[in-house]
Amino acid sequence: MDFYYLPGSAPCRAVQMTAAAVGVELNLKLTNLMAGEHMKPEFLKLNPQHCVPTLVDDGFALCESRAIMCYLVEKYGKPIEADRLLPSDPQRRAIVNQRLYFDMGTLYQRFGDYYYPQIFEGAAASEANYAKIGEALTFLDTFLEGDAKFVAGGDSFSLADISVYATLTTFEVAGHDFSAYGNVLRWYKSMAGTIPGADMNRSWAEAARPFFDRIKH
Ligand SMILES: N[C@@H](CCC(=O)N[C@@H](CS)C(=O)NCC(=O)O)C(=O)O
Repeated sequence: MDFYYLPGSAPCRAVQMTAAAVGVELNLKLTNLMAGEHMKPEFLKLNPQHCVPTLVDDGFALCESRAIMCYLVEKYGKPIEADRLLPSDPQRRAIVNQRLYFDMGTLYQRFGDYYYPQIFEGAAASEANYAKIGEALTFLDTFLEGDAKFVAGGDSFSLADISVYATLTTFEVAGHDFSAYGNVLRWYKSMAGTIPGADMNRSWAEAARPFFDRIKH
C-alpha cells in the first residue's frame, strides 16, 4: 500500500511504527511539502486536506495518523496482537483512545503552538505557550504514575504508546527538555527497545532537526 510521508513528521512516524507492529509493508512515497507536492491536483484528489501521512490501500485513501493506525490494526493485525494495540474491551479501548486524542489535541498541539510560529513565522517565543507544554507533560507523567509501563496502562504497548512516542521523539530532536518529568523519561527510554520500528522512527526524526536548529530555546 502507498504511504505518502515525510520522515521528520511525527504522525508519519507513528504510522510507520504501527505498520512495523502489524507486519504490513509500506510503499514509501516521499512527499516534499517544502516543494508543494502536497498541493498538486493528483495529491489533493487523494487527500483534499493536503497533509501527510496519507495511506492508499488498494484505492482506499485515508489521512489522519491515528485513524490510519486504527485501520491498519483492525484490517491487518493478527487477533492477539491487534487486541494489545487496540483492545476490544470497551474500557481498555476507551483509555487508548483517550491517550490518542490527548496526544493529538493537547500534547502535540501545544508543542506546535509553541514551536511552529517561531520556526515558520519568525515569531518570538511565548512563555505562556511553553508553560502549556509543561502542563501537558505533567498530565502524561500522571498517566505513567505508579511505575506504569505503558501510557494506557496494561501489560503491553498499545497504539497510544506508539503515537505519544513519535511525538516525544520530536520533542527530543527539538531539544525540548523533558527530564524533569521522571515517569515520562523512564517510559520514553524503555520504548526504544519495545516498539517495532523505533530505530527507524529515531533516525527519520533527525530530518526535523534543522527546523528546530533555526530557533534558540
Ligand atoms: N492530525 C494530523 C496532522 C497531519 C499534519 O499536520 N501533517 C503535516 C506534516 S507533520 C502536513 O502535512 N502539513 C501540510 C499541510 O497541512 O498542508 C495527523 O495526525 O495526521
